[in-house]
Amino acid sequence: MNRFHWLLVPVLAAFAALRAAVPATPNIVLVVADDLGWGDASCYGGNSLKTPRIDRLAHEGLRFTDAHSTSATCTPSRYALLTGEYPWRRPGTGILPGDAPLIIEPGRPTLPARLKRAGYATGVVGKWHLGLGATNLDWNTEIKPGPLEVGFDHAFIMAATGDRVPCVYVEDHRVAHLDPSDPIRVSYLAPFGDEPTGKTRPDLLSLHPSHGHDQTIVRGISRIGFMTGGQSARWDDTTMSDTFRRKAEEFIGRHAGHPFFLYLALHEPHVPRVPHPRFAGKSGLGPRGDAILQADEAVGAVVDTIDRLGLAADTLVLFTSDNGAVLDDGYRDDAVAKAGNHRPNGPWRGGKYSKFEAGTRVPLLARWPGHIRPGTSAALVCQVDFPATLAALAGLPPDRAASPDGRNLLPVLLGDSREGRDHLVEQGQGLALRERSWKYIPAAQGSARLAQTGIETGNAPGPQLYDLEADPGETRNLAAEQAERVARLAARLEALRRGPP
Ligand code: NG6
Ligand code: CA
Repeated sequence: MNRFHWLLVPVLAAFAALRAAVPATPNIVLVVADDLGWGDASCYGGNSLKTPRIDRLAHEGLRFTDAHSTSATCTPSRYALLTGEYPWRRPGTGILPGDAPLIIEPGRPTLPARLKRAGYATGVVGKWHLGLGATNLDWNTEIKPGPLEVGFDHAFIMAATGDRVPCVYVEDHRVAHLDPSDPIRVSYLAPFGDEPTGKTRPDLLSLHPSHGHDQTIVRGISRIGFMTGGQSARWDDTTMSDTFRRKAEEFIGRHAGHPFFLYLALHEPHVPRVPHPRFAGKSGLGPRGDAILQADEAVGAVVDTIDRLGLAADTLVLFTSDNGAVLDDGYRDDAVAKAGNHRPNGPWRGGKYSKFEAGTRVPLLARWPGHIRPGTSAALVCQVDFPATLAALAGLPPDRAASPDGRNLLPVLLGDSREGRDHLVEQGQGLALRERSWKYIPAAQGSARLAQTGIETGNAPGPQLYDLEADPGETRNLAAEQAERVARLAARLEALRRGPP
């Protein structure tokens, strides 16, 4: 050993001592952006948009380059992240309307439910989109079952998406700020009386739809679905980010004294992109870029709160997204015209909704000072692994029911191992299979491109096989040359469809 190696010994010993002092139940803050692509954060290589606060997590933590959501849209992705189960095993886990019933059965050993039993205070703030209530929910009474029935102690949420009614916040079991004399009614079938819609009164709109999104008008923006009443409870899109951030900070402050799990589901940069005026025009990429700057500030504020309370070394912060990026997702907000050289999905083909890589390949950053060595990891990991991995972090024993399809990848998350999954099922419109750097997409009916968003779906009349190591952009289909590999991967995907291995 040379002189310099000897000098390293005390440093390594100090690090090992630090690692040994792992709190038995570290706090976990899981931040999930909505439709943020792999290339949207500047720590993933883009330079048209600067996200310094998200980048700081990358500098102080581990940046994963092959991390995935299970699915290329929100509802299925978030279902998997909380249940450890591939969503396509369950009918009814597609993109939900805002009046859909809860799709996770109460009593299930979800990620928050298990952490709660392990002594954690559990909270969700932001986008829910997993349904609320049973059938025919009355929004003016107790709203349940919902997050509180599947493991959260506290919830401050929007029911579905920013572009779907009801445009109100739900706090625990109630619509926040609801005036009982102005009850809310919600329908996805028919408008209420002659209330204006985007279709009948486009003159009332401050943001116009490009496709869909022409039903009830809330604050100058027409949405998907119809609602009436609840005027005092209607959200203001421009303050949504600040509202969620404040609720997240309050939750952290309230529980600073004992272990907590916070699932902070940001709305940005999902449509409608209506950031606070302080961000307007700041990115040069239009409202989508401005919304990403807003998300960056919110992430920074939440991390600052953790640090200010002296919780940095006791808190694992995870940052990720629920699916890949889309530019035009239904409003005329200049996202396409102003994108310039920005590549929201980095080098990956497709985007949100797609079976090509960009559908599910998302940013994932893990910061835990003193416990996670800063760096980069190319391990294949998935959000479906979060329940088993985070339960292990909290010292819980393995439980197959709590994670039928997920793995405990704690050593990978902590950077002690680079051995991630050897395979992963990716869901766009239909399924695809990753096996190490190979990507197999079965032959599928359906259009090759989504007309309205312009995104390539991955559908093709014949099978597709790509070697992502040599060809990250999925440009050379090797299926004809490697028929044997295609047959083997097809059989493996079929076996996985039938049940977990
Ligand atoms: C689509 C919407 C899109 C977005 C998406 C859900 C139309 C035409 N498009 O149906 O705007 O809301 O659903 O996005 O309505 S997700 O990120 O919540 O999955
Ligand atoms: Ca999404």
